[in-house]
Amino acid sequence: MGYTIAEKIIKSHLCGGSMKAGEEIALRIDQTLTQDATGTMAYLEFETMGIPRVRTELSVAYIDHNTLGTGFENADDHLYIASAAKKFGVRFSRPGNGICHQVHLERFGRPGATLIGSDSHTPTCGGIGMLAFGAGGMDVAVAMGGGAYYITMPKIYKVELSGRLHAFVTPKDISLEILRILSVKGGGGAIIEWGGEGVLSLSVPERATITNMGAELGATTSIFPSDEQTRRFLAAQGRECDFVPLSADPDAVYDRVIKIDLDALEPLIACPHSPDNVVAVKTVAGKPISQVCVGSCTNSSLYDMLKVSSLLRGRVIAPSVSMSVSPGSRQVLSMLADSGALSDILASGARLLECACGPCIGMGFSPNSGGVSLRTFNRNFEGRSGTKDAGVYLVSPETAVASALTGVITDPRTLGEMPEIRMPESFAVNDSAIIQPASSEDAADVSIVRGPNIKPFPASCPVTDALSAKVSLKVGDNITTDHIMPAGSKILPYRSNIPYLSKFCFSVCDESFPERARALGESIIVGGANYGQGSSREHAALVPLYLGVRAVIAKSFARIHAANLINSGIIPLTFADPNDYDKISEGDALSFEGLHAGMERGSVNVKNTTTGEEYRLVCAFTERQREMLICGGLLEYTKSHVPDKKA
Ligand code: MIC
Ligand code: SF4
Repeated sequence: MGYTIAEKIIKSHLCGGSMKAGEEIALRIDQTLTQDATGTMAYLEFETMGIPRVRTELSVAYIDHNTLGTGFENADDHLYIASAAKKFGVRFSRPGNGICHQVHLERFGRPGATLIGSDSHTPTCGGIGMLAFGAGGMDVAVAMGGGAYYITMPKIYKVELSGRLHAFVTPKDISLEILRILSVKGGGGAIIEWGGEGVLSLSVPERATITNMGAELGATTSIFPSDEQTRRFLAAQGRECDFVPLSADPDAVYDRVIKIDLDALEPLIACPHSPDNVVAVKTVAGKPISQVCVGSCTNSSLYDMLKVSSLLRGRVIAPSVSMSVSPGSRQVLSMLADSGALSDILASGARLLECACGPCIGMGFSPNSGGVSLRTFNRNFEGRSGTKDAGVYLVSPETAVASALTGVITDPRTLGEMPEIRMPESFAVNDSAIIQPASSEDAADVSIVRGPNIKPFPASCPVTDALSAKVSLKVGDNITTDHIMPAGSKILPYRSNIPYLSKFCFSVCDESFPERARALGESIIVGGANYGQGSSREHAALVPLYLGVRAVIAKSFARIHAANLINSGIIPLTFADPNDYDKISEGDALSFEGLHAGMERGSVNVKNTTTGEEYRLVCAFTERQREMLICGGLLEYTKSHVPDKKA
């Protein structure tokens, strides 16, 4: 039996476990990336491990999320990360150099290699044939130290593309179509492998739009073959030497095959407040809009930007619309400027923003109250834009421009002919904004700069054998990490200050939660299905930990968040019978006994001492996870397992 692409990379990086779906496997990690909103924690954690230098082939620290600098906090974080990077052997991508995923794709990603990043959209590099995972900062810290990355061996789904996209129908519409088919839960426990003759016509940045939004499916990761398109992209980046071909064996076996006919696809749009709330653009056409944002790690490549500029050329956006354009990288921006395409964007009335995440994570450009914002981004969760009652829609760059011009949601096919986009033979390579680390000889002389915003992370709390605590919060299905620990311009600068962040925990759902949790001392959260979907931010575990949350009981968990809970020493438990969810209310007192033995058995009973009922909960952890929970999380566990701390 042959291998799929993902299986081939897993096989060549396997350092523990066997490749049977559902079993825990350990992978050797070639590259890591961090961004600044999660990076401070990751380097604090790396420091705690006491390893002097990273042991990966390549590690890069990007600054792209917190670039507003409204106070000293961002600047302090940047200095901390820059100094830690210099000391520990990590390359430092300066603010303004671009969004981590776009820059990593351009400059570092290579087919056949493994990458983990402290950002859920790290699978973007699957577009270049890399096996790339989003992970919590602690997992990234461990990988930087040479430790393995543990995942459950996923099922492998194949999405087979046939035909060719029509003008004004784009890879973003392919992403929205697969979200329509599978939903935000549908990729859970699976790697999505893209194949079929339809992939041949997609360039690497177009493929990266699709692997990027695999995160919204809850997939472990997504990957494309490495072929002529990959070779061409790498050659244009001056990196043809990184090319290796990669394809699935003809007799590879997939757990599920989904077919999409590109010829039949039309422009799609995800309506508020979920990326899988997808309909055809034409069905909501005519709805007035107030804002359009183009950019984010999903749609900010040179090709996307050239399409936007050529559609805007000679036209002016509607007076009722405020439009922003954020190129994904300095390379993209400088090529737009040199080619004159930037002038067409500016002449249309659009505003140019920095090469950074910006509005995608609510760092500026929040919509007006009750406003309608069309974004080429990947997430439209409630409140994420910074305006709680705004309606955010996710669209392709083409639909974004068509709507910006008319002031109402518009099917881009009404724009007439799609102008021909000529991509240059080679990209303008200039890595001067990527600072090299100190040599290992000089590293000892580098001091780490620690400003007052950088607070220690919360003390770990081992899972005890008996636990009695009240339910401090009960929430529904698909709770996102943006609900648990919101971001945005007012909060994001405090990512290295857990006590301050704790004031905003769950503020989107229930502003009284932090006070209630604190008053209870220890407590338990009850959630629905797909609890913790979205971001990789470990703050969504560390902040509840700080507020005394000791367990989360849910119908199911999103992969990265479940790992972050375990890494932080909070026990994630799943209802054996999902109907029991309805029987627990906020304020109920729950009592566990024999948790340790239950964790070995794989299930434990919890008594609801308020109602007198008892429910069975699943806690099917591996031995490693059990040990981690019992010693209070990954850092404590790693400290006791790293044999050699010398570089
Ligand atoms: C996001 O898109 O939600 C973020 C902000 O990039 C997060 C990381 C974070 O919260 O810092 C992610 O996707 O992991
Ligand atoms: Fe940045 Fe948005 Fe991409 Fe997250 S999804 S990395 S906030 S651009």
